[in-house]
Amino acid sequence: MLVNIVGLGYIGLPTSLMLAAKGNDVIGTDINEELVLKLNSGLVTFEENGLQNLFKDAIDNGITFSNDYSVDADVYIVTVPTPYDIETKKIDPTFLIDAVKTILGVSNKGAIIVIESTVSPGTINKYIRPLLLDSSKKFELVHAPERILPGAMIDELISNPRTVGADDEEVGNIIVDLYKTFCIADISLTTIEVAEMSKVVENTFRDINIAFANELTKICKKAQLDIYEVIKIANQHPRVNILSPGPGVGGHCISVDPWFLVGDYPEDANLILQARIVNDSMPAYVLGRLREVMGLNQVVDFSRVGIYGITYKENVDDIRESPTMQFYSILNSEEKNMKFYDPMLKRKIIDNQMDSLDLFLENLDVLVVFVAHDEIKNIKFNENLIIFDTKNIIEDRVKETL
Ligand code: SAJ
Repeated sequence: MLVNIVGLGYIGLPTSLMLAAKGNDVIGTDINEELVLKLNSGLVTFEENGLQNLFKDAIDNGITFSNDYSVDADVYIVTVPTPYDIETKKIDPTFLIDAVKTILGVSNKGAIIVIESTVSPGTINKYIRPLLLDSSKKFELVHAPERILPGAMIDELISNPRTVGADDEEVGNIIVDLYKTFCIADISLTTIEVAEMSKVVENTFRDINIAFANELTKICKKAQLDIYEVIKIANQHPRVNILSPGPGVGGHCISVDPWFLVGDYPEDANLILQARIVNDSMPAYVLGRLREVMGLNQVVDFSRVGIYGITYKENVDDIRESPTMQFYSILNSEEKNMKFYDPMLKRKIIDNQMDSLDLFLENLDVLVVFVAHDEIKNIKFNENLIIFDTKNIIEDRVKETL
């Protein structure tokens, strides 16, 4: 069975490599010529544990990469971006519609089209199903959203339970069997509509729970209580699992998917909206706390303040919706004199970004930890350095927290 993965980004690339490494016949397609060139020259396009080895196995098993779609694939797996419109908070299905239209145009025999991209509930019926009506060839639709966690993608591709939403059980089982070539966990077969809603609900659940931790941190600061001690004790209850407060919620998923529900169900998604507001308030809260810390220690020169971490979370190189970028967007010109550094970024993203840790740490009075990259656990900081640790990752020293 020939599989054509359309969209070789953070989800499409690992998925295509895993399918090929497990013996499937795979073509990886992306419109980005530079990206396809890089893959064909043997280079992976982003940092992820185990990706390089998986890439080698996939190449050994004959995966090919192209800017063109396959004309005779039996299964197309679509993993293109599905952003939301900032104004309306509704999904922008443009990339998805273009990909499916191209498949309908090039496929010479009909196929199963699996949409892995996360979509707002109802998107497939509203935008995709009508496209198939005009086709003379037999196409089947499946929605199979992924759950892999950036930073642990390869392991989770294998070990996470999956969802396959299909109209027809026989078609659904073909796709279940395809995923079973690498997934060892349960694969639930359901309808397309349930698969759409459950995926968005999973990420919304996490966003609300992170917001609860963030709101608690503001309350405990006013109550002069250690939020981490409060969470540790509360989580000893067998049915309580409070997540960790942080400088904000980033990434292309948790900070995006809840907006689909707010945009489509504005009268009902009240708790969901408030959670988004709380999480999006954290970068400004951090700036306020930073000014407090500087005031307490008579630090006035922002050029002697360093922000560690620009990516949206630890051990990834993805900056999409990152809390640091949200923080950077609200700084005034004086505050922009702060230094920034991220060990995972090989490219310059913001003006005052240092390209070495030593240069970053030089002449610092205050260090603000925004991202808990593994690297930071092994850094020996100058004992006079004031540390404001928004991720509570630095141990065994006096420090400021959220
Ligand atoms: N964060 C906190 N506190 C926490 C946990 C996370 O502040 O206790 C922050 C992180 O620092 C980051 C953001 O939230 O800025 C999101 O990080 P994450 O690790 O919670 O989630 P993602 O976006 O990397 O991956 C999520 C996962 N979904 C769930 O955990 C329900 C992953 O399984 C999904 O596949 C992915 O979204 C996706 O692609 O939808």
